[in-house]
Amino acid sequence: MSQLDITNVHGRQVWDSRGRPTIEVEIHLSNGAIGRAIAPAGASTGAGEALDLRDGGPAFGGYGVARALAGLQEEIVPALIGLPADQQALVDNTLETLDGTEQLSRLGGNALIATSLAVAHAAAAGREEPLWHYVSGGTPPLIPVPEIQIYGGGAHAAGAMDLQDFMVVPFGASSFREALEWVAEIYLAAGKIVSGRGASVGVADEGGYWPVFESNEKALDALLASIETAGFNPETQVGMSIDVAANQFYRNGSYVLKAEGRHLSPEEWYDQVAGWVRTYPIAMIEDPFTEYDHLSHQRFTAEFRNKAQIVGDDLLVTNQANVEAAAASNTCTALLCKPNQAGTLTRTKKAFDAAKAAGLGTIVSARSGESEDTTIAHLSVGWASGQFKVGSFTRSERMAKWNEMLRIEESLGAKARYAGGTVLGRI
Ligand code: 2PG
Ligand code: MG
Repeated sequence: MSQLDITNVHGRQVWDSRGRPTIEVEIHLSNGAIGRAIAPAGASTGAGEALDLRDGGPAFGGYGVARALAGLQEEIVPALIGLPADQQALVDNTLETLDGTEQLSRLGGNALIATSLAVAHAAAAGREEPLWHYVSGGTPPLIPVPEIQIYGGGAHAAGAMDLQDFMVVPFGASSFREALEWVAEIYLAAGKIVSGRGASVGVADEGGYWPVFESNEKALDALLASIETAGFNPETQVGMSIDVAANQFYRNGSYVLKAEGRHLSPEEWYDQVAGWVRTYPIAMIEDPFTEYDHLSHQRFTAEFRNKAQIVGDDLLVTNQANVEAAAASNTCTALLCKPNQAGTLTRTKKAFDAAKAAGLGTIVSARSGESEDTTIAHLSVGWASGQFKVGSFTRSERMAKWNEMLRIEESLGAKARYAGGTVLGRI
């Protein structure tokens, strides 16, 4: 038996940031090392994502994980005992084969991703290395530029605003530490602006302010005002970023803007979004059209690729084949990389590597349903993704990840390199 063989796998029900059940997996190795990870959960999902296994029925709104935990106990535990934890591809291949479905729906993407990430944690602990170093495979570490939510809308705020995430990107900072200090000032300014305009309702799923403005444009104005009021230049220091999450308000061939009471045809919607990118200092824009409308994505990318990074989330669902197809047909310029969309760490890395190979940007991302788990901070640094999206600048499930990044940056000392504007094509 080698030092890093798996001796025990334990699954338990824990609770996520929306108060819903989720799965934590703990892996024990023969040398005594332990690794742990918690599955996150999305609310605005792409059609091709790995599927969580939920109980349905009346308890916990149908979000129970008893069936997923039973499958873990009955099938995953016996399959993993004795496998070497530092052979991630072997472990993940075992998990994927055991499940046997393309979207991992039989045992559940939630059970699989928690297991897969916990195995990586255990192997890193077994080798006494930080996780970011273990997953780096020798790639020099890179501290990413954060993308931080100021206002939440869409599916995360009962559809009060149509656009889902109104974010800022402090690419002009010189370190992660400085980037967070800038965002703290912007967040403060944003709160005053929202309440000053009488638009404050509460906080959205990821902890950003939940405003109700009479139009999406008013929200964009407020976001820009927050950056400028806090004293930053939106062209050279802190850019705007929006996750349109257009799937969420596309109905039967048109884009239905609830906030503004308007139905737009795909052509009218294109002109609307294009107008925003021309008018505002938008550095990044995610899922501007429904995931099925590849032609609009293509046209938009051709028109704006030098103005803003065009990010595929629902469009790509962290899937290698989708990334390769998107790169070949130019439907976006960056991958939003979410491990639980892929279902295992190995599948996630394949999608990530495909994006890098094609010259796409890479943003490692959390989900709207999260926990204290900080795995993604390590993946972002170790894989040198250059960009990192976690949600807002409040609530501990978000702050845990920002704070973990501060610790990693500090631990690197003089070797810490902040990705900065180059990841967005800015110097
Ligand atoms: C997204 C994420 C995070 P969800 O769309 O990018 O904002 O949301 O996890 O609900 O898919
Ligand atoms: Mg998204």
